[in-house]
Order: sequence, then structure tokens, then C-alpha cells
Amino acid sequence: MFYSIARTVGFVALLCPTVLSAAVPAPPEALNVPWKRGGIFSNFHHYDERDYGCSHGPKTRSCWNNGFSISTDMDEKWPNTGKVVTYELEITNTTGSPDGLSRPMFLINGQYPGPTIVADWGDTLSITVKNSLANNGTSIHWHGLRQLGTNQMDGTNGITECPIAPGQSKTYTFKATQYGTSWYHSHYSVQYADGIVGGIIIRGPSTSNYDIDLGILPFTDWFHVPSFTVNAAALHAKGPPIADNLLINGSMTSASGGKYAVTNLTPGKKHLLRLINTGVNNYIHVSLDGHPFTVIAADFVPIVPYTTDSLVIAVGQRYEVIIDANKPVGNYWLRVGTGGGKCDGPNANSANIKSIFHYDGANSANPNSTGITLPTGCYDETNIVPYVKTTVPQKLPKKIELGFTNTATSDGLVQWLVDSSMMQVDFTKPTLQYILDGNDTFNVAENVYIVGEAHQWQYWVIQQTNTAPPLPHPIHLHGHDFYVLDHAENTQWTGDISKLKMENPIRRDTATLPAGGYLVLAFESDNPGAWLMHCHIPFHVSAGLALQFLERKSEILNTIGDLSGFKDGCKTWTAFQEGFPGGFHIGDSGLKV
Ligand SMILES: *[C@@H]1O[C@H](CO)[C@@H](O)[C@H](O)[C@H]1NC(C)=O
Ligand SMILES: *[C@@H]1O[C@H](CO)[C@@H](O)[C@H](O)[C@H]1NC(C)=O
Ligand SMILES: *[C@@H]1O[C@H](CO)[C@@H](O)[C@H](O)[C@H]1NC(C)=O
Ligand SMILES: *[C@@H]1O[C@H](CO)[C@@H](O)[C@H](O)[C@H]1NC(C)=O
Ligand SMILES: *[C@@H]1O[C@H](CO)[C@@H](O)[C@H](O)[C@H]1NC(C)=O
Ligand SMILES: [Cu+2]
Repeated sequence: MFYSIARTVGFVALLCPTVLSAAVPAPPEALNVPWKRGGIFSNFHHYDERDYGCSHGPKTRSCWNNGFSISTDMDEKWPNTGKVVTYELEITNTTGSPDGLSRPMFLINGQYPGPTIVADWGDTLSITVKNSLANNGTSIHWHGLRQLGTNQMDGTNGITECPIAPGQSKTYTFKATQYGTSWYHSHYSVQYADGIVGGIIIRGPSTSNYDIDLGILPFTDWFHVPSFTVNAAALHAKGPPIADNLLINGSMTSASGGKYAVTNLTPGKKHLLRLINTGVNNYIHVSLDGHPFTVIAADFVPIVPYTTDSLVIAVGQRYEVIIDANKPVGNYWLRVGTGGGKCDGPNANSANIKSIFHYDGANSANPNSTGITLPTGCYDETNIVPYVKTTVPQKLPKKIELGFTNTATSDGLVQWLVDSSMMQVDFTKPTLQYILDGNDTFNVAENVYIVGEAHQWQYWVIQQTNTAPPLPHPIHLHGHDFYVLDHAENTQWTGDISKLKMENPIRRDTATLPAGGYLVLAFESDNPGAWLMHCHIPFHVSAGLALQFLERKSEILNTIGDLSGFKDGCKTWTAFQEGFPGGFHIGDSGLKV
């Protein structure tokens, strides 16, 4: 005992100064964890001096605290802070004018974007959502949060809960086992596109140092018409709807006025900025004049830092970047381009999507800076190398085919087909109700995929068929990160598993299924529950592009515990829906992301 304390103290004394003075503890191979997750080393923890030897600070961002650092595998362990962070979010039906044009909007606590949820790694979050809308249900999904053992807190109406009825509240309680940047949004049909979104920051270590955390910078393509109206048309349209604008941090200019968002920089300091595509249809390309980005995290996954002049971000994805304010004091444009009309739908304001980065001490004029020509296209960043390494064993994936029809009804109803079936949930009978009933007879439209064995790798290839218009789809999985083993545009997967990337593949929770092509994914069955996987474009998921993995069904009830809130929620929703005059569009799956 004495020995080990002495050793630890000695270790601190010896190593901490080194770590503190090193500008950035680089991510050399040698510091990485040599285990193979899911393999024989899965319980082995590498001893990293940053776990114990230093604490988190501007020059030691890779450190965290007692036993945790950037080298910790978040799938395996996380701090137990004992701290509960509470929020109250009230959703109201009102109007807003984020780009100067007033339109009906749903706001959270009267603001758009909603309040940013902030907690520390290992905290418990307890968030009460009150639905003060008269004519819609709602359910709030905490995007990317693993919900380990808390499937009923995932906020996917029709799967893990009945929608929260008008006038009712639900408290979502879950643990932040991961850290980094994310967002929350409604999962009730296309509702989030009308304003029900907000950021999530879980503070933790990072792979590069910075001085100032600027918080989140959300981007969303923006429609001047309410999303349920746009969706009703999209469900019968040949092509994607045209967005009117794109908001940066909830603001943009338009013919009706509006203003550019302003972000303040402190000269000489390094700033952490958390970029989130909270959008609807558009991929975005982002750059900041004269200031390259050092990219340090993709979704909730810390990565080996790389530097780039621009980033492409799909709906649902996040990147954490460091911006060095080492240029002359002044104002600089942040520029945003969309993927381009063909791949993700046009944006009527695509030539003028900007915000201002303002150095303290500069005047308040618009920037006169010049920038790069932004790339176009709808694809994912390719330089993503997870900092904590994983080797995924090689195995043949099961195939999921993506099809499409617009001839199912005489009025040209558009439906995306997952193995020939468009998803449609029953709000009054979520999947967890089937589990409570011991009922294994799911409706075909529930798109249930059984995932049986515990702690096994699950492999899937999503293949676009030639019935589907060749469009890219940002695919998001709930309850897990997945590993991207392969992807290609306009191609059939050959079935050659020797070409899959098994050594430290990209890991994240949202990845692009390329137009006309395929995406090969793997995840570990380490979280009993019903987990949605879907395209994050609201119009596509509303038109059926979703499925659910029913993972370790027999263990779900024992794992997730108390379902009294679930039962009460279904009682009040079912009573509401019985008297609900309608509002459901034929062909609307009921899910938005
Ligand atoms: C919002 O208010 C408008 C105008 O009163 C109403 O028509 C609409 O149904 C309301 N929406 C919801 C979801 O309550
Ligand atoms: C986004 O806007 C909010 C509200 O105006 C502001 O507090 C925040 O600093 C802005 N964030 C960035 C990164 O500019
Ligand atoms: C651009 O703006 C800066 C101040 O923000 C000013 O010093 C500079 O002269 C301007 N350059 C041009 C070409 O107008
Ligand atoms: C199981 O669910 C299906 C689909 O909702 C339903 O038709 C059937 O009656 C249920 N069976 C039992 C035993 O509850
Ligand atoms: C939600 O409310 C909007 C009006 O704000 C209405 O157009 C839509 O039909 C409603 N949808 C559902 C599914 O309740
Ligand atoms: Cu899609």
C-alpha cells in the first residue's frame, strides 16, 4: 500500500512537470492503448501518466482527473462524479425571425437555438421536457448519447416512448458516459426543423490544447414555411425541397433583414469551437478566412489532430476544431457552402451564407477578408483517425437494401424502403410496449432487426439499389457509436471482406451512405434496447428511411429498470391521440430523426 502511494507520488512529481511543459501531448503511437476491444485484452487498462499525473488545464487538455484522460476508452470506463445536472426545457408554439423573416416556430424556453446543455464527463443529466404545444406531441432525443442501460430515455417516440402529450412533461435521466459535442432535438416527425434543437457540451479532455472554449456553433438550412407543410409537399415531390436560407448560430441575413452571427476571438489565444450540423437537408462546407482549423474530435470521438482549410459536415455530425487567433486584429468571414443542388437539395441563399469572427479590439465593420473557394459535394471527412484505437475483427456483414417507390399510391407518395418496407411507428405502441407485453409479433412496418448475442460485433452493409434515386444519406445509429469499415459511391459492395478497414477504422455515430453506393458498419452489442438507425434528413426518415435494432431483447427489462414513467406517458398520449383531430400525413413514419 505504502509502496504504491509512494510510487504514484513519485510518478506525479517526476512526470507532471514534463507533461505540463509539453505544448501538446502529441498522440504518438506509443501512448496509445495496445488492446483489442472485444478481444482478450478488453479488460486491460494501459497506465498513462495523464490518467493520474496531472490535471486538466489550458496546457494539459489531454489530462482529465483521477484515473481518466484522453487515453481512456469511453466504451470501457468513465468517471463517477456523483453530480446530477438538471435542466428544464419548455416547448412553445410561437413565432421567430432568425433571418429577419417572421414565421411560426417552436421555441425552447423562448429561445432558438434552445439552451445548451452543459455537464462534465461522468455527470448524470436530468432534463425535464414540458410540451406546451397544443396540437403536436414531442419527444427529445439526445443525439449521440449512448444511453447505456437507459433505452427508455432515448427520446424516440414510437420506439422507446409514446410522445409527450400536450400539457405533459417527461424527465429524461441518463449518464454522460462520453464527452465532447452534440445536440438534442425533437424526434416527432419533422418537428425539429421548426426550432426544437439545442447543443450539448460534455466537458472532458481533448487531443490538442486551447485557451478558450467558444461553445457550440450550430448550422441549419432554413425554410420560411413550417416543416410540416414542407414535408407534406416533399412526400409527393420528385426532388428535394429548396431551403430558403441557412442559419449560423440561429442567425442570418435575408431580403427581410436579419444579421450575421458574430463570434468573438481574443487575440493571441487558441479557441475551441464546436461545429454542429443541426440541419435538415444540406451538407455544409465551412471555412474561416485566414484561419485553418485543427480538427480534434468527430462526433463524440477524440481524433488524432489534423489541419484543414475547410470541413464538410453532414446533418447530425459534429466537429471540434481549434482556431488560433494569431492573425492581425480585424474581422474575418466564416463562409459556408452547401453540398450542391444535385446531391442535397438547393439552398436559395447558398451564395451568401456567412458569419463574422471578430477579434477583440477590431472595429465593428463587416469583414473585408478573402477566403478559399469552398469545395462542393456530399461526403464525409476522410482524415478521421480515432485517438483510442480499436481493432474490429473481420466478418461478413448482413445486407440491408435501400429501395424507393413513388408509385405506391396514385398521388405519387414518396417512400424509402428498407428491405422493401417503409418504416412507420405506432405512437401508442412503442417497441418497449411489445417488450413489456412479451409480444414478439411486430408489425412489418416496425422494421425490427434482431440483434441477439451479448458483446458481439454486429456487421451490416447498407446497399442502395437501383430503385433508389442516387442520393447521399447521413446514417445515424442510436445507443452506440459505429465503425465505418467501408463505403463507396455508385457501387455494389463486392462482398470481399479482406478489403474492409479493420485497424482503427473511423468511429462515430453519423456517417454518409454515399449516393448510389454502400456503407459497411460494425458495432458491438453492448447495450440492450431498441435502437433506431435512420437517415438524419427529416424528410427521408419521415418517408420511411429507418429501422430499429432490437438488441438483446431478453435482457432489456432487467437492464433498464423502472418503466413507470413510460407507462404513464403512454396513458396520457393514448388518451390525447384518441381525441386528436389528425395532423398525421399519410406516409409520415412519425419519426424525425
Ligand atoms: C401553433 O399555433 C397555430 C396558430 O394558432 C396553430 O394553427 C397550430 O396548430 C399550433 N401548432 C401546434 C403544434 O400546437
Ligand atoms: C452563439 O450565440 C449565442 C447567443 O447570442 C452567444 O451567446 C454565443 O456566444 C454564440 N456562439 C458563438 C460560437 O459565436
Ligand atoms: C480591412 O479591414 C481592416 C480593419 O478591419 C483594415 O485595417 C484594412 O485596411 C481593410 N482592408 C481593406 C483592403 O479595405
Ligand atoms: C402483438 O402485436 C401485434 C402487432 O401490434 C398485434 O397484432 C398482436 O395482437 C399482439 N399480440 C399480443 C399477444 O398482444
Ligand atoms: C403538428 O402541428 C402542425 C401545426 O403546427 C400541424 O401542421 C401538423 O399536422 C401536426 N403534426 C402532427 C403529426 O401532430
Ligand atoms: Cu436520406
